[in-house]
Amino acid sequence: MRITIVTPTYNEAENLPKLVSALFSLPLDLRILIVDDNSPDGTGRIADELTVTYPGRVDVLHRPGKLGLRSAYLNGFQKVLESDAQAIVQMDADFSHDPSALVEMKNLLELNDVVLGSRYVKGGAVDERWPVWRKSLSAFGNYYARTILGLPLYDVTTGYRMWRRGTLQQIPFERIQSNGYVFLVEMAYLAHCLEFKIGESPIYFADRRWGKSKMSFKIQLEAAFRIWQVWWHYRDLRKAGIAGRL
Ligand SMILES: Nc1nc2c(ncn2[C@@H]2O[C@H](COP(=O)(O)OP(=O)(O)O)[C@@H](O)[C@H]2O)c(=O)[nH]1
Ligand SMILES: [Mg+2]
Repeated sequence: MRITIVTPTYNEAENLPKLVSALFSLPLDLRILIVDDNSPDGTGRIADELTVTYPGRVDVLHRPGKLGLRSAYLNGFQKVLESDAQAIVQMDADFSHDPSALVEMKNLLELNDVVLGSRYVKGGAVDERWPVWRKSLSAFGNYYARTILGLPLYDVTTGYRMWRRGTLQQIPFERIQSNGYVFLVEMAYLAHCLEFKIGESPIYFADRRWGKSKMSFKIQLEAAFRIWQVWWHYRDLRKAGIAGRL
């Protein structure tokens, strides 16, 4: 199965070369698309160098500035869908997402339309160094979103996902409104409303190796409100209750 990883980068100069080499050491048929937002630390230049080191296997999408995760993924998906990729992966570039988990995710994708790398299924976990407040916030955020939206999933905010090409092609991107974590919830919700089969593969979510996380209480609070916006935005899909009526 030809798999393309889409990884958005903003100041990941330390992580990116290590990530790319870790990915290419896996027993998988992989390509990588880096979506860089003109990172001040020069990640974009490093990404260009990687295209020379791994000709034909690494591609870069340069954007003029920090435009956010949603549009980074949407631009990336558009580009990948022009290629012959059979599966598309969403993955952070900071080593929070362990590359080796891809092998199991790929196996599970044989039985599903999309596979989520899940911290909250049996065998999954978050970094044990996380303070209690961050663990609780993440667990509660998930519980909150899946309860309001009625999502039969354990980890709805995970950013580590593998999509079948055909699944991603049917997601109506033009309807997606939210950014950040809620963008991830919104995509999962769309997949659920469209009645795709969603699998969850256990992952260990490590804290980023280099650089700083921007997770904060304020971000979570805003996200909590935006979940309701998602709920309202797709009321037509809930009413229709069946796939394909977009
Ligand atoms: N291209 C792009 N990448 C971003 C942007 N914001 C975050 N990222 C990348 O998205 C991934 C997840 O972001 P991160 O800062 O690790 O989020 P956190 O772990 O939740 O604090 C990382 O690979 C970041 O480099 C952005 O605005 N544009
Ligand atoms: Mg991170």
